[in-house]
Amino acid sequence: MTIKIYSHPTSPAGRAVFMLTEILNLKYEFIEVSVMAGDTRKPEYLEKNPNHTIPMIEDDGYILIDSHAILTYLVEKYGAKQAQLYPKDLQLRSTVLQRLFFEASTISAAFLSIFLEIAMNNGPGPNAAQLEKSNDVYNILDKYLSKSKFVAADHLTIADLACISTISTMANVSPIDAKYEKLTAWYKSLSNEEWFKKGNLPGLTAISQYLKSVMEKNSKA
Ligand SMILES: N[C@@H](CCC(=O)N[C@@H](CS)C(=O)NCC(=O)O)C(=O)O
Repeated sequence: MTIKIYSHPTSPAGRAVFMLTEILNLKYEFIEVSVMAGDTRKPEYLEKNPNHTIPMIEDDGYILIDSHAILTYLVEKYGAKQAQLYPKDLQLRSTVLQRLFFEASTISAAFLSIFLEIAMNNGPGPNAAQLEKSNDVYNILDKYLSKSKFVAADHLTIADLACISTISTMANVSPIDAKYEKLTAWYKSLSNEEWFKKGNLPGLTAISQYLKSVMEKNSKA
């Protein structure tokens, strides 16, 4: 039975999952769910996901929400040939989990705050505190990347997918300073990958254009 993925191309969390499906060459049925249009608050969606978020997957009747949990599930179930994406080694796996939790708590919060400032608060862009927070995130990732080639290990893991989807989105509204050399190089190298171009770029381009146009409108108001 084909996995169903409920998401929207612009969702950073959803794009992390789409990049993984490209890497695993996983076939799925895409069900477009728009937060903006209120789809996640409809009774039939809330029945499956009371947390009213995207992405969500349905695998032969099993429902799972949260991109980080979905990434681990998909590699465990469908990624036998690419098991290094979620390493079995306890310490490596724990570092991957720590980076996933860092994304879920700190990186996502930094971006959400900026997104709300622009989309809901009519801000012309991130305010000083939000810029400071995003730069703190860049600095932390730069430090991680000076210890290993990728954010959690010397090879690609699902932590990179979780981080690059949000970082690539946030970088459009809070640019990454060139002084974060490791982070800049990591971003550049991942963005050359086919799975990035197919799984991340289309939605990233759409949300970037949206944010740019709202920022322009807000700065004229
Ligand atoms: N930790 C969750 C966050 C998901 C999330 O916040 N998704 C947003 C869209 S990018 C959403 O569904 N927002 C609607 C809501 O929270 O009601 C994940 O990684 O899946």
